[in-house]
Formats: sequence, structure tokens, C-alpha cells
Amino acid sequence: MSTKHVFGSVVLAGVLSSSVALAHVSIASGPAAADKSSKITFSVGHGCEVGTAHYDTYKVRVEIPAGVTSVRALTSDFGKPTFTKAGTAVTAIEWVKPVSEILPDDDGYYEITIRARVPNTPFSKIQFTVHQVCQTPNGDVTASWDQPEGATTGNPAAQLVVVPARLNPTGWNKFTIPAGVTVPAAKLGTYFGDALIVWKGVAAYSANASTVALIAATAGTTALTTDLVAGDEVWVRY
Ligand SMILES: [Cu+2]
Repeated sequence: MSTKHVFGSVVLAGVLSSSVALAHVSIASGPAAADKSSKITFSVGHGCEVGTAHYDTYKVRVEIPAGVTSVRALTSDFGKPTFTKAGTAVTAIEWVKPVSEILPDDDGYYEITIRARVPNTPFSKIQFTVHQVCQTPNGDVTASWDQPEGATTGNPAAQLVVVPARLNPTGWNKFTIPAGVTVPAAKLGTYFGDALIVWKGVAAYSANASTVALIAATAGTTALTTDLVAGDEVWVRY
């Protein structure tokens, strides 16, 4: 092995370790409203890794989970979508680049977008399995992003956060936590990250540090630090 090759491996190892936390295949479009149609964009942060070698992505396949309906897909950098269906329901969508458009190295960043209606399950996450395929000198390799949150092996699936639909998109909304749902205090930011403030009685939550300071400084107001459970009513200002 030449010195140059060893040096290249060291550099690649550095790139790999820094990309693990934020690249991957994930949802770039933010939360989706329950029981509504939304555009859902997947970002493909990097190509396939084989040892220390990296290859451009030329095919992406998104599996549509049960309960996600009215599925349509945009044409992407990979070209037109093709659909797999069970009856009239779309169960998977695939985009494939012409071989002539495959990049010589893993320098491409890709986004693919679908439009779909998500189920009426606010305060939950929907897991989308995505497969990316790259051509290598030894044939195609597939990376499957299919593991649940918290898995310590394999590739994490894309997780779509489902939030309650807003009747008043730029004002006050009252939500009741549905039966069977608990929103852990530590996950308030997942579902209310873009809210100006969330009130449960005299307890308030905000993801904004300035608002948190105001809550702490206001007499008669406490920080919301308890889980939200079924039946709880919250007032949320967006
Ligand atoms: Cu990654």
C-alpha cells in the first residue's frame, strides 16, 4: 500500500466519523400535520460507503408505511418516479438515474419529495425505510435505512414527526392530548419546537431561550417539566 493511499484512508476516516451524526437519509421538510396532505422531502446526505471508498447514489427507493395515503411523487434529480402499488395504494416509490449521470465520486447531495396524507396520529413518528443503491466496480451495493430510533446497529430509518394540525397557524391553538398518547417532557421540543409558547395551566414551555427566561421571571408561572398525558389540554401559540 502506497503512502498516498494510507494518507487518503486517514482523511476519509475523518470525514466518515464527522458525517455519521448529521448526514444519513433523513426528513428535511420538518414535521407533518396529522390527517393532512404534506410535502415530505427526504435528504440523501451522502452516497454508499464500502470500506473507505465512497460512491455516488444512483437509485433511491422509499417504502410507504401503512396509513400513509394519497401518495404522489415529484420528479427529482434522479428523474421520474416509478410506483409499486398494492391495488390502488402506493407501497413504494423508486427514482433511478441514467448510468451516464452517475458522478465519479461521492460529491452529490440529493433531495427527493413526495406528497402524502399522514394518519391522524399527532405526537408520534412515522418510520420511512429508504434504500439507496450505488454502482461500484464490484457491482451494486445497497444501503438500507431501516432501523428504528435507538437501534445501535445498522442504519437509522427516516423518522417523520407528526404534529397536530393547526386551526390557527399563526395564533392560539388548543390541543387535547389523544387517548393512549404520552408526550414526555423531554420530547416537547420534538413536537412544539416551532411554537412561541405552550401552556398547560400556569406551566409553560418554549424552545426559545429568551422565552424560557421570561417564564422563569414571571410570578405565578412555572416551567412545564411534566409529561403531557391523554386528556391534558394545552394552549399553543405559533
Ligand atoms: Cu450518514
